[in-house]
Amino acid sequence: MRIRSVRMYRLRLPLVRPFRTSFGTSTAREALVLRIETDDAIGWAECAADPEPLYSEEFLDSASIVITDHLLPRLLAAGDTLTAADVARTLAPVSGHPMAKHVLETAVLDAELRAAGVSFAHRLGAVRPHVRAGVSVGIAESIPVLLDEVGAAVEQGYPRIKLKIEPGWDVEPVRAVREAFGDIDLQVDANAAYDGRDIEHLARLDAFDLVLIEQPFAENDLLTHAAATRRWATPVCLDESIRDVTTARTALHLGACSIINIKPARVGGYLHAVAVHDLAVAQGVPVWCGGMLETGIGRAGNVALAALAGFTLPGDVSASQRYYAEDITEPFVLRDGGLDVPSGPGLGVEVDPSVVAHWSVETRELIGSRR
Ligand code: SMG
Ligand code: MG
Repeated sequence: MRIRSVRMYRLRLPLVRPFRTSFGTSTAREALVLRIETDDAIGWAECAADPEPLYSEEFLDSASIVITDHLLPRLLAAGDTLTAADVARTLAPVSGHPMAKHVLETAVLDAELRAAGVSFAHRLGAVRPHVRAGVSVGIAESIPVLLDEVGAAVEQGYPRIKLKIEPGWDVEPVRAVREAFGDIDLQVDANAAYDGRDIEHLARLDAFDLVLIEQPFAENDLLTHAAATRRWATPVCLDESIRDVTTARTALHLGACSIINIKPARVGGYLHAVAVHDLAVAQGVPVWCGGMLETGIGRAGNVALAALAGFTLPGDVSASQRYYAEDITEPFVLRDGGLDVPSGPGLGVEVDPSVVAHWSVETRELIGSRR
């Protein structure tokens, strides 16, 4: 395909409620959104990186530089025969930066699929039209506030609740939620806030019959995860540690996890995400789709991915109104404890240019001219 223009927006979208994790509190989501125009269609994608390198080493400004100076020139040099399936190989000489690579591959894939009239779900291999949705509940200022938030999500019909934990906010909030809400599907995510000295302390979570504990230790500390997997009854799930098929294979080989959270952005794009899914399915390992508080653009792709056969656990794919009063696409709405998988061409959602313009703090033409 011939890329005619590439425009990058930096958005600042207020969140409906602050989201606190072990590495900080967000009151707004800042995101890069890419719009590429080819001869045949327009493709959209968003970058999952945050303003600061806290979840991983990538951040908005690093992604912006890498896309502009290192990735886009390689895509353009590949010429007009480039397809989405070629993007990863074309960008492979650039080391790392999966979130920056993800945004380019997704925009190319969206344009290609819109031009061909094929949905993301169909292209990725989805097997269901509806996916179960979970919520991720941030660290609260008190247990009563936490119980209110969890209660509201349960009331809305979410079939699974994930609680963020950190040292000092783990066993007691989990106990309180379990006692208040009984037999709900409950899991926790530590975003790497613990280390090997905490294995015995976190073994206390075994009393609460959790679905899983997500990323208790540092991203590169697979051996401590493996030790915890042997010690705990609660299954260990990896998020930050799984960068690609190779790290997934290594983690499974070492027994560092028994469940994988797949985030397309973290593994460098949807096509890599499918490859991690396929590896997990081949080894009988359950997977679920993670979230990075995406707008409707990223959410559409994530919901399509979550519809693949191996995604047997509900993902962090909540309804749009949990994050945004006004999204940049039509909102995803909770129905029967889940979300409908878009079936239209490409991502299957329409971006509203006036909403994008409203929340943009910067717009740059990377190639081509404003049309
Ligand atoms: O999109 O619902 C969502 C957020 C899910 O908790 C979530 N994501 O580690 O899994 C995770 C976090 C990363 C984002 S924190 C800024
Ligand atoms: Mg996580």
